[in-house]
Amino acid sequence: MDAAGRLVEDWGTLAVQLAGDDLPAAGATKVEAVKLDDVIPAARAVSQRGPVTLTTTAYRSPVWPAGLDVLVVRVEETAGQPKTVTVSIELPPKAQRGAQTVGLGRQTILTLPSGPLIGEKLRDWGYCDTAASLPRWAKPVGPCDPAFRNIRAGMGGVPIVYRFKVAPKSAAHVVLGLCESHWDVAGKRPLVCSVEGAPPQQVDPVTRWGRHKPGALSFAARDANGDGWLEITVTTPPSVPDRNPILNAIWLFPSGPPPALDQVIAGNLNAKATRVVDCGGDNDQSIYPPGKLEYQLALPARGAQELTFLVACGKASLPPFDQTAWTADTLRRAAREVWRDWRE
Ligand SMILES: [Ca+2]
Ligand SMILES: [Ca+2]
Repeated sequence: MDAAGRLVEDWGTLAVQLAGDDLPAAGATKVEAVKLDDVIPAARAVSQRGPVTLTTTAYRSPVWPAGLDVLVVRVEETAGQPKTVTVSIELPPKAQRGAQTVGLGRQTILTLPSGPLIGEKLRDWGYCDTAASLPRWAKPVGPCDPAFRNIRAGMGGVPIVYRFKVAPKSAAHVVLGLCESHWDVAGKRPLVCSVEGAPPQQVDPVTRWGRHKPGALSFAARDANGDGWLEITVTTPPSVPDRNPILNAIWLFPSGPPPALDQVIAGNLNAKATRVVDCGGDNDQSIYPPGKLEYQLALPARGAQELTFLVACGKASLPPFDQTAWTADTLRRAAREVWRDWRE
């Protein structure tokens, strides 16, 4: 932690900011070394903003392989009047937000507390999951759209999820492009592809098309729940050897006669598509806009709220969000045990 109370990591810096009606401008921040539970070395920054105290505490938890930092942001009302404040954290310029994580390149640098984010204007399409982008992963043979080369992969068995803004209740044709370049025998990684408004389709790309062979599935899609978003999900069936779903490309076409799949695979119908997504490629994007995280917190009189973020150390990624058993409590217990053992 630097003298301004910012958390400094190898990949960048996190600054926690507080805003709210009538809060005086930020004064001096007091940064000190503290011991949590009398034993865990931690850094703490405190700044008083009129009736509200912002306390940022960071400590290292010794989880495999590189450890991670736990950042606890606590906001407390001290004057006896309920108050609503906004806590914001500026993200590195190239950071990509997922549903519960923030990635930078291929490193997952943050996992987020669940809670209401505000001021958030979603983009009109993008992924909204905790999957990973793997550029140049696939090696498609034969003439095909270059979008087949880059993929999204649900490492850790998490689903791949995309959303597209559409006219509520409207219909469209969705084509999913797939190419398996890891397994060369059948049955290792079948996929369950679900597009809103259409029956799900299960496919084993190696059985259907062969290894390294680009293939496509067509769906007569519709915004069935009328929320103005078309949702696409790719998972694997339970108890298959490889639980990590993959997705190479997405095409959206206007409703009408379904497009010829061989022509879609070849990239010949891109001009007729309303959207072409090279999943995992340069034009892919998160549905969450870049910039900063904002949390709106309602503080009761003399009450407090806390947000806990897990922060990557060094070059190691945080574990896949849905797989990690770590919580704020277990991380703190792990740190306490290590430091107690060390002291003894
Ligand atoms: Ca919908
Ligand atoms: Ca792709």
